Amino acid sequence: MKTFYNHLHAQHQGKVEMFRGALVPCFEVPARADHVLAELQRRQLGAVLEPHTFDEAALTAIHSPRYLNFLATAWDQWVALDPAHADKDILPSVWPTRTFRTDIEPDNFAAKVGLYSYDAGTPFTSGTWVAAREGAHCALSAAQAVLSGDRAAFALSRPPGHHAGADFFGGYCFLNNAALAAQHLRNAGMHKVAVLDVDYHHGNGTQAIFYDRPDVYFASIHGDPRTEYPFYLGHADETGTGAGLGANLNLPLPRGTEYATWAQALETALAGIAKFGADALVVSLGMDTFEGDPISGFKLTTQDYLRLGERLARAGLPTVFVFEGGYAVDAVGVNAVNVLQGFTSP
Ligand code: SP5
Ligand code: ZN
Repeated sequence: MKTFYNHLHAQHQGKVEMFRGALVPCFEVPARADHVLAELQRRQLGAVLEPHTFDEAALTAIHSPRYLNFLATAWDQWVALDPAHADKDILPSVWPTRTFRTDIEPDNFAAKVGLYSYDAGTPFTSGTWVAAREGAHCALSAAQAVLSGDRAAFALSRPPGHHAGADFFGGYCFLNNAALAAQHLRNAGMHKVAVLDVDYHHGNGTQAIFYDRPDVYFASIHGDPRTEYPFYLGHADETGTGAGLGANLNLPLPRGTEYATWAQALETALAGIAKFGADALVVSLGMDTFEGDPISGFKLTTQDYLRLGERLARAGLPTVFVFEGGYAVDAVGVNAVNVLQGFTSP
């Protein structure tokens, strides 16, 4: 299996995120991707390649031009406010909630940041835009490899993507890599594409992007939003809207869930995808379901990820894997590569 590796990922290196009234060190760190890369090379699971470049249209297929322009210029705007900002990350602090207007982009920089974000846990740094754009190109390249006949491909990238919407960042995510890959498959003639999100957190961005569409099915297994981030989306009664009704499947599970129960939800998700009749599959591969994850609550073990990979292979679809969360840094490489190994050589 080819891996498209974001060699610019370390340029996105947030310092702190807001947690319970304090700024704490970021969980989403460059070492995460480094460990996956090292494990891939150790097991010689396939070529590690740099992504191709894609033009703006590949991004505007999912994200609004206004948002992309903000991402591309945010750092320069920030430093222009005060040269001392060069040493500090941008962290949102004000948002337009219900009753506020979002149609006018404010001139004030903090207000712009709030317009295009939804939490205070997602720092925007000097290298965030170049890293996120290169990561999106990894996802698009992996989709391209599958279109060219590869059975599967892996986008090894950070920052992650599944919390990012058409015009907002949050949850450590800026560009929705899985959505970009799914749309790329659609544009190239795959009639029906499924996104299976196995990250611990609900993929609110991906769901929102495809919620009214009948051509992209979204299935997600995640911590119950009543207690787990991102809290405001991911309930079982969200089944799609309009032409997309029936093309969204949420399978929330309680904290403490082990693989036996999690795997039953996986069967439900794969049954939904099979019934939908997908021509290709995009997997949002978050590894924060691991029992040792510091911010999550499921209890999957390192061995379980081999089983997960085997089961995904049995779905029999051309498959694009996109790296998402997973914060048990020392284990994330072995766990992620176990999925890929289970998929390729069960
Ligand atoms: C891609 C992805 O997995 N994003 C997750 C974003 C989660 N952000 C909120 C993190 C809350 C941190 N809670 C710390 C608990 C420490 N015991
Ligand atoms: Zn996650």
